[in-house]
Amino acid sequence: MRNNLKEEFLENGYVIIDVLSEKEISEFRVIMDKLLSPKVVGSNDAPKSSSFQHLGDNLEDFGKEARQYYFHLLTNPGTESIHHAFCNPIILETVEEIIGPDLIVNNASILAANVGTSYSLGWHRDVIQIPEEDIQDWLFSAERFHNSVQINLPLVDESSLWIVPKSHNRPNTKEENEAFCGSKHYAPIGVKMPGAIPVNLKAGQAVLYNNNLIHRGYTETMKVPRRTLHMGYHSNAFKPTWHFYLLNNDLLTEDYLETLDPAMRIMMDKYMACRKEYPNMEDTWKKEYMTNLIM
Ligand SMILES: O=C(O)CCC(=O)C(=O)O
Repeated sequence: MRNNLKEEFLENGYVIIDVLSEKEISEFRVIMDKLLSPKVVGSNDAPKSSSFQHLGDNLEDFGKEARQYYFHLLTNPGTESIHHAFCNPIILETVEEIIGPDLIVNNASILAANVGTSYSLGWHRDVIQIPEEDIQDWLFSAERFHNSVQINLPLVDESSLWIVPKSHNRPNTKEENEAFCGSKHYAPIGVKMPGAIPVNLKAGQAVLYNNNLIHRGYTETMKVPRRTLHMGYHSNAFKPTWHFYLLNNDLLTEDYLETLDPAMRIMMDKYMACRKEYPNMEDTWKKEYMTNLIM
């Protein structure tokens, strides 16, 4: 493991690491393409510039429209064949080094689009659950420990994630505020964000990022299909952030939990215990809740 990986992550808000071998990439491609039912023929190919990703899409709808799709997997029976991707030892070891031990997955998704798709999701920090009036600058301070790491792990080379490096632990600059046009959630599609760069990833590489970074999804026109594993982790050694509540707890029924492999089951049991201990997402952005300082 790189010596200064944690420092790099804390300073820049992201790191890129090599994760999958060629063989693993091919195996995951086969599994993912099977889940995506690639035989669906689009009946509506009118371009759609953005989708509201947090709600998630249905796998059976993939390809019906010319857009990027976002599939939540963990609470979706029938997707277990790919769940081992979310227990990858290289990813887990690296995330543990960054945020701490005893990881729980809190987002396990696929980002997918077919060739020819134009994809544009507005610039944002991942604070969409927080009402705009509660989004205060101190949430993005270097002293506040952010117990969440988000990851994109593509199975095909891609540059669809764009970021503003180092923006995770400081408030917006004046120019960024102008680009956000008064919104604390999403900037209007198409605005120019100063200092932004695309994250160029080879298939099998992962970008690990602090989701308080200013970022967006954008590809003018996909020349290759997008096939990306997307996931998020929380360290059970510390209090959860709002990201922890992304999973729909109500869908984690006993019947569903029985279908999971043992490693995933252990994480989900811990997930539910942590939700019981911290039932109110709304507490997580209050100043008095944030007792965790940087580690
Ligand atoms: O990689 C992408 O398409 C962007 C993902 C994103 O914006 C997010 O998960 O918040």
